[in-house]
Amino acid sequence: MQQHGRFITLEGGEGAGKSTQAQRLAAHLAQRGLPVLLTREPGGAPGAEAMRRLLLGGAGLDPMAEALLVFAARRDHLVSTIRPALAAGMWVICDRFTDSTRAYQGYGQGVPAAAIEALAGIALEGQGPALTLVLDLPVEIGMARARRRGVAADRYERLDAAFHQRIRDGFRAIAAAEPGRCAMVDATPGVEDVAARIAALVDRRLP
Ligand code: T5A
Repeated sequence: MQQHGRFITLEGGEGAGKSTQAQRLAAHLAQRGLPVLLTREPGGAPGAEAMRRLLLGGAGLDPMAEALLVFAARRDHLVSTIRPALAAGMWVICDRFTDSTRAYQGYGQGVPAAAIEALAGIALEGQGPALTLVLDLPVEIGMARARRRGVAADRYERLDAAFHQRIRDGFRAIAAAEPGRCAMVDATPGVEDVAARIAALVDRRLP
């Protein structure tokens, strides 16, 4: 598949600072003179945003149904938004992607890894991020930050600390298994510090 741009994803648990850092990274890359598209999951395209409302709206889907729906949304996002942007030479920064399914539906809710990888194969046809930044911080700090953000908790944020610890452990395992694609970022320092570390890391890995 022809691809001229670069695809970067940010991952991590609730309140890790992904949205904040995705915006900071977009600004940094724009300063480098690069064309940037900032997007998010679930969502990032009209159909996928409709599926996001179903996913986060507490419809009470079972974990496998959730995984199927998240990949339907991801497929729409890929085809409608990500691929065209990459083909046009843009640097795509995406707030969450397939690693969130591995962590939340897989490590968090017990969907078998083989099923998730099979769905990823069908939906993505081998396309994925060149670089994934995994923002890591203790669960209690992330949850406190998410609460301070001041919007109503979504259904995942309402789940207990043990669930969120499985998510954190899951992201760490994913990053350890794919060091060529993933980079762990300590998300406990302040916004400026984390942004500077991410900018340096991206400049080094994707000059
Ligand atoms: N999901 C998603 C799945 O289950 N499977 C999937 O495949 C996918 C793609 C998405 C939910 O969907 C689930 C996972 C999620 O539960 P969402 O509304 O998009 O939900 O929420 P999150 O992605 O979880 O986003 P959050 O807002 O919770 O976290 P962020 O984006 O990591 O954090 P951010 O940047 O919004 O910051 C949170 C607060 O902390 C402050 C910010 O100002 C903000 O108030 N903050 C900091 N404070 C101190 N120091 C720092 N370094 C800070 N960085 C940010």
